[in-house]
Amino acid sequence: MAIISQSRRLRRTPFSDGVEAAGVKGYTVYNRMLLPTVFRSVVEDYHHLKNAVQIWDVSAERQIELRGPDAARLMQMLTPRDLRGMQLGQCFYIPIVDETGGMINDPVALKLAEDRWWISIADSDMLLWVKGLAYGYRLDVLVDEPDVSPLAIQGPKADDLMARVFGDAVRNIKFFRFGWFDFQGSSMAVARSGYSKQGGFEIYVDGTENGMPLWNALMEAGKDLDVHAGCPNGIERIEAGLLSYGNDMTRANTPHEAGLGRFCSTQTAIGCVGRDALLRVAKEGPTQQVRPISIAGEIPFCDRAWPIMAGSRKVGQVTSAAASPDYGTGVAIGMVKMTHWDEGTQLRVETPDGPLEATVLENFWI
Ligand code: THG
Repeated sequence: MAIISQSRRLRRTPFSDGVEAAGVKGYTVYNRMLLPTVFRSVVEDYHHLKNAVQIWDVSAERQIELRGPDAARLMQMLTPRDLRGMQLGQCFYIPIVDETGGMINDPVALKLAEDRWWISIADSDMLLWVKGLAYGYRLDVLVDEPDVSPLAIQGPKADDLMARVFGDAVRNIKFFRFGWFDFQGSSMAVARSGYSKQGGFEIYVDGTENGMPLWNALMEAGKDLDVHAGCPNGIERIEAGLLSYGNDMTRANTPHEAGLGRFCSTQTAIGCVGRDALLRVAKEGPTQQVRPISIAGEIPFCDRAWPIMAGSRKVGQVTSAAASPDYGTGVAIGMVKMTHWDEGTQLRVETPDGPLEATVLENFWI
């Protein structure tokens, strides 16, 4: 593939200088910002992530800040997950839906105060949707994108590295909770979360000027832990069943089709703009749903949907796929029709390089 030209529209991040110095070899574009995809090789990065600790520039997970008396009301308009029980210092993975129940995004929400929230977004233009709702409903709330950039510390040695820079108290942060920690006089939210199943944290770095000092401090502190720059890993995230908005689900899918029904409490999510539509489809249940799929043979790049066939009938599509070193098979995420979604169903995937045998699984690998 040809290179992608750089310009001001394709935003750099507070950590881009460090990412480049670490020898980044590939990027994707996410929320109109650079998101690294490979450092040494995707397979080397994968093994290192599972054995050591990595520093990920995930600035492209932009924050949408809601601030003001109507912030909580606007938050509940966005999602079918009931937010009433959410406490300060909690993170919630929340499906965001439009008025038809179609998925608009699948962010992590942080409740900073009763009247102040961050939405840590996946790759879609959430800011415009949220500002549109706030204006249309004349809500008393400010909506903008602050200069806050997540830096993820992922891998089995993440606790040790973080404790060296932020103190031992980070070890006590519970899964999907955050606390406030000082770095060189700036207070930053530090959460136990991240787009891998290897454990770790996300630091919501406040202020571009703090980016490289923190990056350098972590790199320096982790030398003997074999710390390295990394990024969300295309193989590990499929093994873990972590969905990618725009790849594994789009506005054409409901949260139930995406397998995110467990994050919906639509009945009590009063005010959610997609509530009526979702109550209707949830009653019937989805007729297609995300499934883990193992694929035999050589796995090409998955840069388009691959039809899943039962004989001559199309019964779904593979939306992400990779060769897994640890499981010795092709690992994939697909959307499969209910007639063929049972565990053990044998199907055929039409890749650009030809057909491959596939099996529907019950659970993801990690
Ligand atoms: N962290 C932060 N922001 C993000 C992501 C992130 N924004 C974009 C993208 N990732 C949003 N998508 C996801 C997908 C999965 C998870 C988080 C964000 C995730 N899921 C766990 C799971 O499914 O097992 C845990 C969910 C739970 O139990 O609540 O972590 O990674 N800041």
